[in-house]
Amino acid sequence: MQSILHYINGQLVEPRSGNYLDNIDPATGAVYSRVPDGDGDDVNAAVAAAEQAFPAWSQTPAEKRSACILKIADAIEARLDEFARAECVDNGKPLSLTRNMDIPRAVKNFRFFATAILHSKSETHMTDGQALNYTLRQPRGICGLISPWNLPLYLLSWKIAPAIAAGNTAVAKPSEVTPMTAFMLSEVCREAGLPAGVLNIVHGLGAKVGAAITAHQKVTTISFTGGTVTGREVARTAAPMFKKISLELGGKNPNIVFADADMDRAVAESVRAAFANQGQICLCGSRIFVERAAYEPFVNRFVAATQGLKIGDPLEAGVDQGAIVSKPQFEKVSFYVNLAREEGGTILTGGSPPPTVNDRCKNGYFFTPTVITGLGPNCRVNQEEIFGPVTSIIPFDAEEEVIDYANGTAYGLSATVWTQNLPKAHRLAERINSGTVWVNCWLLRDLRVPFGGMKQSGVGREGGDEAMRFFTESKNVCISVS
Ligand code: TXE
Repeated sequence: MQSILHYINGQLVEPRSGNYLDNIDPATGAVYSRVPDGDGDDVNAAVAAAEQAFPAWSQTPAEKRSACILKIADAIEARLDEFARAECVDNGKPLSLTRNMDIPRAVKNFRFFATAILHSKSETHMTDGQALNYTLRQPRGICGLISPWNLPLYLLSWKIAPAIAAGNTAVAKPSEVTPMTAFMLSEVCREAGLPAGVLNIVHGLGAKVGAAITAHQKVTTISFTGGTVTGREVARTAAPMFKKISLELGGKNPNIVFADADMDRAVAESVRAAFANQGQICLCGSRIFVERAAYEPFVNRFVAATQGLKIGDPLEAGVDQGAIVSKPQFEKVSFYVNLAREEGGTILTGGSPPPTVNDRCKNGYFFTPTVITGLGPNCRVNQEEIFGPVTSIIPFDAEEEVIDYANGTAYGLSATVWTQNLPKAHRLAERINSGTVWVNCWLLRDLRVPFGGMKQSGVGREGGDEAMRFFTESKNVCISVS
């Protein structure tokens, strides 16, 4: 059985404890590899390696840092099928999704930031003939990068790329639930000649390895993506140590459909927004608000399109819905669907696991895409993040009413508005409290724009210049000219 290894100081190494955790394929429910049960000793070794590598890497010309990171991107792209299959087996999502989204986007992340550092600008200000001020942006030091299981390589690369491109060194911790492509990235970094210690990947449980990274005195910057509960824990540790933190957390994103929308597109994209990646994307539109005049026809078309989604073995072609990432996550989804019944909701389709998809997957964690109606906007199912293939559709009558609904949760990550009335679109975009508002589209991403959440969806912004600002320290130098 394959054993995943840490990547510390340029070497692939066993956990110092010698202990391993089971790594389960969610489509079969079977243990298929082992992941290091890392601990503080491994984290200390990784931080020491990052500290040793920092002087040389931070002074490496941007041109050379860029070339090295571009080689990593090329190497992943050259092994795209291998990475895509590994991600599919580790996470349970369809192979078509890992081939067309996860891995290509990871390649794009590395390329984007490898080239961004070649064009970074800095500011100068003349103080009315007395002084020249210029802003110096310098790498911060050792960054702790903690990523989740839903988009494993996609989100890990979203942190690693800007952190090391900016001249920092890093200790990264992928989710113990989906460690495989991070391990493969380690092999790629060695082949690409990334200097030892620039990137270190320590595997293991969040409460052990993640907590040790967050608490380490020499880790100055933390970039975390995960659940709000864990994000609060990370912030509690990092704040009194004056660390710089970025938290990308959960969401309960409103998807608002006005009667004047292009219904063909609104239905198709709303189904994708609800169920892509088995609904395990923090940006999924899990609360759909439909203007009453269009409510009935929308619900009928949405349910029919949902029932047309193919649930199957994620390794097979043409599958739209694979397995839920883990047994605990499957149980969380089941819990909320049962809660919806208790709260008086009507399950129009789904609501339980599908019939066995095939013999190979008979013990996998599959759940039928579920559509619920009849629930009020303030019930738990419409307030709490489920993070699975479950969506709730709610009618509304007035613009003011739906703005209140949209803003009426603890989250503020993203929102989608479907209307062909542009002034209305701009009004909604201005009034909805979320870090991203899509109008007549969903998950259309430009890597140059700021990305992040409001309220309990997160702190800070990454992406584009924001990421380069986050991963650097800015200093003002003021030189008298008199
Ligand atoms: O996330 P966790 P989980 C939401 C989603 C999901 C819930 C829990 O609702 O059901 O979070 O998912 C590491 N100190 N999202 O349990 O626990 C952990 O090992 C430092 C939304 O997977 O937040 C993993 O690497 N690190 C989210 C990472 O944190 C700790 C995507 C995320 O794990 C830690 C994923 C600690 N004390 C889940 N405890 C999004 N915004 O996309 C755990 N970790």
